[in-house]
Amino acid sequence: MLQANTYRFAVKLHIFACKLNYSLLENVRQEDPIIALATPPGSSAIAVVRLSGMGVIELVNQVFLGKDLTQQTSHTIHFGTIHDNKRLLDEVLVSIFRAPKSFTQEDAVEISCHGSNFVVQQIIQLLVRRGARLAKPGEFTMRAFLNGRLDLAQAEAVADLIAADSAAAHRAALQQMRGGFSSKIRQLKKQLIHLASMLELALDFSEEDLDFSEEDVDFIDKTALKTLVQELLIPITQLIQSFQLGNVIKNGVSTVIAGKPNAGKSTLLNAMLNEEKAIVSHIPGTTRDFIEAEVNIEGVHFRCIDTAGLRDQTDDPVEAIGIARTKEQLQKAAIVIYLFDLTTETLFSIRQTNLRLASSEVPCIKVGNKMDAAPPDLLQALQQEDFVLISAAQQQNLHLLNSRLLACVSLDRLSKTDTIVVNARHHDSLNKCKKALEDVLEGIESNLTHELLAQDLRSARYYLGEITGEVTTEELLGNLFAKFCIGK
Ligand SMILES: Nc1nc2c(ncn2[C@@H]2O[C@H](COP(=O)(O)OP(=O)(O)OP(=O)(O)O)[C@@H](O)[C@H]2O)c(=O)[nH]1
Ligand SMILES: [Mg+2]
Repeated sequence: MLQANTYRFAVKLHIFACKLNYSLLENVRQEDPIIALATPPGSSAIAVVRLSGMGVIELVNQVFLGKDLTQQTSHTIHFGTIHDNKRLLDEVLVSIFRAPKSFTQEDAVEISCHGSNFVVQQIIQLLVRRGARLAKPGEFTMRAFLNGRLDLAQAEAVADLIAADSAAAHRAALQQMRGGFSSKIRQLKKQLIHLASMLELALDFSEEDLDFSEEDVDFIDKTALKTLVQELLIPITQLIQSFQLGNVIKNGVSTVIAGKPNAGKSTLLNAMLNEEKAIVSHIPGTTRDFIEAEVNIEGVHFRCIDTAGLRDQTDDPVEAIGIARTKEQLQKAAIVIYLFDLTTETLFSIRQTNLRLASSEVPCIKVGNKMDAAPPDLLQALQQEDFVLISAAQQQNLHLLNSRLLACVSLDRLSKTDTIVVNARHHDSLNKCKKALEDVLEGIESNLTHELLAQDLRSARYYLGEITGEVTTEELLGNLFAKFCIGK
């Protein structure tokens, strides 16, 4: 009884703390004024200097000539000049955003000036002398998060969106920023709360009706509870699995081009890139170190790595190091393109190598190169098998290789509505949540007390809360936003 009361008190305390935390988030905070260049440094037609925080409209108004900015409504743009005392600095457009209708939910101003480093620095220094502070990396987005404009997952997506340079990465980041992923997490949390309330109910029962057999209560709950936990584990596992694809979208697919010396690996890399990046020569052992280049195929990034040709024996110590590096790269590869030189190999030698490749766990695309100069009977024999036949030098059949590469990352799994985990932190929290739910299942099996089961459920909720930022530590926030650029 005492244990149950203590537990209930702890739950109430927890709920109170959550509400307090929430109400703190609800009240938009107006922090000290910060300033940063929001566009890339260097010369450009236009640069945007961004300010946010308490009194920024008044601050800019002190140096702006044209209109009284303090009298203007939110979401308006004003033409005028910026002056340092009597010295004209630039002709500018000033955009006004009033709290809470801005990205940070604070008063915010954007100054569009001419994109000269000198002008930008003059304007920033002037406003710093008047009281603004230089923003830290990610500080604008951090304020948006602290004021409840975005949750943590959405804030992280802002950074991903800025970094996105492929269609798939862009789509995943945009979906996350607009809250698709967060709403999925909230939905899962709701289910967890339902589960917790079932447990609470069971606790009430066993306390109020002392004649009521503890076993009966357990029995009623057990089956229903188990089903609910199992149902919840399905979407969580799906999300965890989607990370493999998410990682590919975000970081590119590590694709190693391997094969014997002179097979045409460097020629293939150059053909895929449409650029003479790697040295090509008829001398076997030309490539010594690996060469990495990004190839974009239908919006998916492949990090293609041209390697030193593999041979069993070499007297050249530098080549030997190159071969060791090739083997290292092969260990880390997500896909291997193995190239055969059809002008020197026989069907027998190809099949022998093929046997060795078959034991590899990494998907391997077998490619016969130099089809333009290959014996016709060899081509015919390989056509019957699982080979892609190309000519790297003449850029023949490269589209077939591209389709195979795309099939390896099964991009068809990436539908527009799918939620994909792209962030390693989210992946980690989901894994911890899954483990906690598996502990609940185990606990039900081994007749663990409701209190202990409730504790595992609370852990599961905690880990989901980590993703959206309902539970955070200062250290986590500091690390996370430090990765942003200044001005974001
Ligand atoms: N006929 C023909 N020759 C090719 C083709 N692809 C490459 N070659 C030639 O094969 C030779 C070797 O090409 P590389 O691309 O340097 O071969 P590699 O596999 O990178 O060789 P290493 O770096 O030494 O391991 C060069 O003379 C290329 O011109 C092709 O499709 N057809
Ligand atoms: Mg080479």
